[in-house]
Amino acid sequence: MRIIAHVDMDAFYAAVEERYNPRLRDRPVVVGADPKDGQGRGVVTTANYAARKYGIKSAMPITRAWRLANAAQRRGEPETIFLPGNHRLYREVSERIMAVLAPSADAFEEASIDEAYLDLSSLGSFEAAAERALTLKREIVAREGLTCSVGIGPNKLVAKISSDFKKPDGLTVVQPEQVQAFLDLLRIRVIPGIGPKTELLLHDRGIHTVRQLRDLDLFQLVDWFGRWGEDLYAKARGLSESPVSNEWEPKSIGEQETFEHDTLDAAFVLERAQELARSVSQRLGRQGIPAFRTVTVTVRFADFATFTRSHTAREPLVTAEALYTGAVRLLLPFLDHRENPTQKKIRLIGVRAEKLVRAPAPSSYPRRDLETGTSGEEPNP
Ligand code: TTP
Ligand code: MG
Repeated sequence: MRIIAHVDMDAFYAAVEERYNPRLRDRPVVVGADPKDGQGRGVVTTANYAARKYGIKSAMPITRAWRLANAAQRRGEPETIFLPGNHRLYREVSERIMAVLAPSADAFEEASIDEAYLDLSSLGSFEAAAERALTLKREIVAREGLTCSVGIGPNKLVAKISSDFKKPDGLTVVQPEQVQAFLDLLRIRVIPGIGPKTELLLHDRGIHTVRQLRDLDLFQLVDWFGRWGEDLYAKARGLSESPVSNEWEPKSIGEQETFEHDTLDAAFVLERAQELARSVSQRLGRQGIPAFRTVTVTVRFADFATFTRSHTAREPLVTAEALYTGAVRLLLPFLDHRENPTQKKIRLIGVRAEKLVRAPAPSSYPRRDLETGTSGEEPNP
């Protein structure tokens, strides 16, 4: 029996913005093109749930979102904040989330910046998988202050559809015997691959629910859609064999720590940096990653203003000491006047190793000749 979970972050870009900017808490937030007082071009990338209440959605023209936001404000609702987006930050947060999820799964597939599939079959039951999902949800809240929605089902298709069933902060478990009843009630648009065109075509033929789609015979679907008709036939039945691909590798490994009290005590901050460097270095070791070339630090001040600084070495760095030394060089300016002229206190620091250098795959080592017992060149340690 396969047990697959699909994790999808809630209003991802907007939620990250809210997390890093307390000014945005509980406000409607739209990430996307500049609205330019209603003259802007381009579209909404995403909107948080407060903005969605105004009818603002992904892919909507930004001018339309602007009008909806203004209309809401005239009704006395909170003002909407429009932001251009910070992809580097979303990428970093995404990588940290993937690194929380991946070790829990038999196989792990990063499906997009904010979603992933986990094969949890070895847990043996849907109850155990649901428990694991709750643990992971709590872990992501604790580490990143972000919520996600999780769907669990007997394959990727059902897991994906069920993660979208209850949002935000949902957990939906669909056991194999419940698949058909669960899908039948849903609208056809929930099926991955059914976009506006297929939806319209099916609506024109009176097909609105998965139940109605399932009533069509295979020949009918193939007649209308060709090969895609066969896929639809299987999808309407919740059938999907595709494996969780398991090609994910961390692109960076890092740790961060929020201090009990905001501080500017240099000795304390550097001591914590040393501890973080040690812990990152241990994780690199456990993952079999012998070296890295880039050191990145994050500094968040008491007012939540957040900065990252990186340095890339010409030669690979191998030790916790090298990571620490690199981090100190990047952190010191935030402790003195160079990067901290008003001497703000620090709330959080992070230390991260990037541009990871991996050991070559064993097959690329010179081969040892087993027959004669003579050996070629030894692989580098
Ligand atoms: P989604 O998971 O589709 O949306 P979401 O996380 O914002 O909201 P939901 O709670 O419904 O899951 O996409 C994830 C992120 O990807 C989203 O925050 C912004 C980005 N994105 C694009 O850049 N272009 C797009 O067309 C869409 C749909 C999303
Ligand atoms: Mg999402």
